[in-house]
Amino acid sequence: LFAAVELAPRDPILGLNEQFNADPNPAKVNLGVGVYFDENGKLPLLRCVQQAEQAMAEAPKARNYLPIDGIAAYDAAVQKLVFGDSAAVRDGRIATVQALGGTGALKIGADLLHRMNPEAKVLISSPSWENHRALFESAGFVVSSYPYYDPATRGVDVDGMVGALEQAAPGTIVVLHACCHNPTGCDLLPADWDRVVAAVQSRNLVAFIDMAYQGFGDGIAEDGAAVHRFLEAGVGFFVSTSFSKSFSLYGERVGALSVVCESKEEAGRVLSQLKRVVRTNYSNPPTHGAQIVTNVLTSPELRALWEDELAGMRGRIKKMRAMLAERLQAAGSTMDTSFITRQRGMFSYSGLNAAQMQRLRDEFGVYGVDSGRICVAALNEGNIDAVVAAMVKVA
Ligand code: PLP
Ligand code: TYF
Repeated sequence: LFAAVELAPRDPILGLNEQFNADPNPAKVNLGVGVYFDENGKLPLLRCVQQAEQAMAEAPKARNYLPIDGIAAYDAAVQKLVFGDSAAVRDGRIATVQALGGTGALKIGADLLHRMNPEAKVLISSPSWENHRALFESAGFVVSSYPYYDPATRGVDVDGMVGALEQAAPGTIVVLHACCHNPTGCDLLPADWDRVVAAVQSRNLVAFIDMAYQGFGDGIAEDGAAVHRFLEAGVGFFVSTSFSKSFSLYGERVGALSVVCESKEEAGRVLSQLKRVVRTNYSNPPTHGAQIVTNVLTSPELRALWEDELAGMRGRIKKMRAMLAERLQAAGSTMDTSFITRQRGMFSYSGLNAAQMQRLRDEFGVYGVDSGRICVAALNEGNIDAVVAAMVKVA
């Protein structure tokens, strides 16, 4: 039966994890996968999550099936977080469904888009999160890329990006990172977003904003600014939300897909199609993680605690960025390290090439992605000097 089945390629990032776990080096450091670790190198269990769970355990509930689109209060809380107190929310113009993490949200959106227009082209940033291409291809699309990272400036090639959008065929789906770009850490500035929105609007493109790191860059509102620019433009667009990082709930698979429509009536039709996609994939979503997030977002005390804890994670990442830049300089690195603190979020494109990344792994037990991407959110005061010393040796 399976004689002709080929071995599928490993996920390059999750594969690194396996290699890291198998490495006997006691000084090994995992800067590969995009996971936030605290100053002790531990995956945090947020106090807001713990308190919400405790309250849930004290009032245990039977687990019926959820509605196909998930917990209603969850979908409403997501809309408020992502779109704020906007006319689109008040007018009921947004269709939101609970999803299995940000990945699940992207896939529901991709499947809906493919039903709407199977011939549409998809553009992702060059480079992008590895899974973007695979997800949209598996939904049936041909995926290409728009210029994004410019190694010369270690920033965004905004002219190249906007130029590519201006040449895209109408109906092209453009996947955009709201903030904390994965893998480069390089984000668009407000004026750049204006140009992107104008290009999307004038060419009748479909924006699909992937927001996997809201609150990890500059703040909840600041990181969501791109969404508000698209709202103001009055175009229809997609937003995938992930709470994996912002609630440290990776394994619970909590996310959502929102589709902004022209009218309440249109949102109703879109929602019915989203529910069809969900029904034919996994019927309805799981309860636990989304209930935690609902309870935290809708309780003033837990919400304040979450914002505080999120600010703590964000602040620690910024501190590690500053420390990495400073210590590289102090260790005699000749490279211009100013880009490290210009970047946002979990990741930094270090500028190291694949051979250098390989040496980091083999000689020093420092694991990053071959593209040069390192997860700054996994640095701490206990491992940073070893990482700096290794980087200086291979650079
Ligand atoms: N989108 C981007 C850009 C990501 O970096 C990630 C990382 O995990 C995801 C989506 C997926 O999020 P989730 O783990 O919630 O599926
Ligand atoms: O880019 C990362 O490291 C995170 C985690 O298939 C991740 O987004 C990586 C690969 C993958 C799923 C999640």
